[in-house]
Amino acid sequence: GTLAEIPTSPIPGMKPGTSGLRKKVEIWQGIDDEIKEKYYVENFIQSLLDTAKANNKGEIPKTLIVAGDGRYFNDEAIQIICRVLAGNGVENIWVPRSGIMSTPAVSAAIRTREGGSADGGIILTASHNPGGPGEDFGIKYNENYGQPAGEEFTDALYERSLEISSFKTVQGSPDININAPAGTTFSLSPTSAVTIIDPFTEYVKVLKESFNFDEICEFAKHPDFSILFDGMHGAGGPFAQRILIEELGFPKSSLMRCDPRPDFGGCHPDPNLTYAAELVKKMGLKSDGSADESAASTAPTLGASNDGDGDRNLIAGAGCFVTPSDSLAMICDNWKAIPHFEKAGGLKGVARSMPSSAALDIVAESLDIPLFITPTGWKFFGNLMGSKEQFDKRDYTPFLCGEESFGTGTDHIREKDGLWAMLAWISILIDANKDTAEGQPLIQVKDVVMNHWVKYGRHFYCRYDYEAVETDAANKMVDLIRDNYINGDLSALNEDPSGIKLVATEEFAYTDPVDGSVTSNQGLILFFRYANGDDARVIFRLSGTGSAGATIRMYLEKYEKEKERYGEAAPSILKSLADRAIALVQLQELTGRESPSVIT
Ligand code: VG1
Ligand code: CO
Repeated sequence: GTLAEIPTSPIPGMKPGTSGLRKKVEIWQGIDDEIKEKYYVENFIQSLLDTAKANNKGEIPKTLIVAGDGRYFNDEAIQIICRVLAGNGVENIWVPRSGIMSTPAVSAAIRTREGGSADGGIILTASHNPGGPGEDFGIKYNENYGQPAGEEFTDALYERSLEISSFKTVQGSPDININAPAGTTFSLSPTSAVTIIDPFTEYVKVLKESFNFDEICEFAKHPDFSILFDGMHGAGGPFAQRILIEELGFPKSSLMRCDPRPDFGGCHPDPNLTYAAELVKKMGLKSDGSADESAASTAPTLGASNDGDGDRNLIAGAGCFVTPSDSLAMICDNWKAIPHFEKAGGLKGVARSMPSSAALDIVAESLDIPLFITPTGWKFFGNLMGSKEQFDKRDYTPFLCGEESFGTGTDHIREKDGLWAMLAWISILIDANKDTAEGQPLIQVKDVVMNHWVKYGRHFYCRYDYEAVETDAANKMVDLIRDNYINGDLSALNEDPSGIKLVATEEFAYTDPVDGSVTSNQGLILFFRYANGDDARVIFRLSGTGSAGATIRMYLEKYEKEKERYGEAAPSILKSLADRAIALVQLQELTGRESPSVIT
């Protein structure tokens, strides 16, 4: 093809949120009425490249990966992006065969691909948001250690997008064949070529280094042990096929919905109790996470589900839903079961996002491991994991981190990793059963969970999501919380018949211990005390991953030390706390919403 520079004009609203830029696919396609602008993808990618170049002493990145989660518009976007990269002189462009790669696999490939690592990766995903016409598409950028670009980068990208006047591309070159065998090269210009790569190689390699595949292969043969993995028709499916079936020898019946589809089969690819309903049922669970005893007796030993781009995980045992915050704490407590941690003699750092429960904190304290509490989003963990290699500071690896939103990960890559979490739980079960005699019943997920609560207490936890709330109404509610409670006088509050008293508040801000950057307005925290002296916490936050309107998230948490109550369902334990908080912030009056869209 020939190099070309095409005039364009800035398009407002290209500000990436918690994880990349997400918009309705029609906007990316340039066919949305309001946009009436043909170059949405081109503008965004040119702004991204200009930012990367400015960060790299004026040099354009030499090698970039372009891959997506397979959602509607994936393949067209890959073609457009490859041309813009070539137009800008990116020498090597790596595209996975089929165009599909999970987010953790991209992170692994950026870091360690044979023949040299990449300078970054452009990932085409709106993660857990639905795909297809009328639904979402998104793009995010990961930098040279495989970590999501930080806020400084995304802010600069946004500024650039408001000034852009032209983009570079190549014209007259035929589309690349993304289904060509790995190793095939397409020349787009005299200085740029696309190479088709195998999507699995590096990811399989890092997982093999993290876990004991031989041991898992053996355990997979145990007659009483079975797994079920729900790929939700996202990018994780082919990776589950490769790792669980081909590498580890589990039977094919261990997979469901593992063929990627552009519309995720019409489902909402978010692995939680609501959207992973089929898996939840097969695991012997009701939609509130409590056990359905009759179904639980025939359920698989371990179940897991991914989101659209394969970085989230839902973990369940037969009749036992493990909340993501609990899962994180339990993996931490069982670090010896995971070779990646064991080989290094233990964890050197752990972290959770602020709205995640404090279950991890108690374990970290008892194991004497440094704990970090970060704002929502994986980019903040990236700095902590990379502190030694990137910033010449203290090394916190091996590192374990996670979020209440079904994200768990370590420093084997720089993203959360759905399959990693499943292999971690398989490893925990293997370890828990190392002394189980042949013919004896296996120790189950629910036993591991109960033992943990008995040891540390239980953090009852729930999240209410109010989706598609009118933006003005959501902002009014946030203002009210700030005015009345964060800055207001709590002693003036009326007594409430519930006896649940608001005793303190805080608006969360974070100073990054590695680079010193400050991130403010990361969640409104309300601390409560019950009449019996029990403490609880409710947090309000607006989502940064939606594509229209606002999503209000309300995070509820209550610590319980009474063993008799450990078996109860979280939503019912937390109901009165939720009601109290909803009334205080006038959620119903301001948004008109009587109930949340989803409770997880
Ligand atoms: C949500 C989650 C957050 C997660 C982010 C990206 O963000 O709450 O914990 O890191 O999604 O995950 P928000 O701003 O909507 O609350 V993914 O798997 O969607 O890239
Ligand atoms: Co995701």
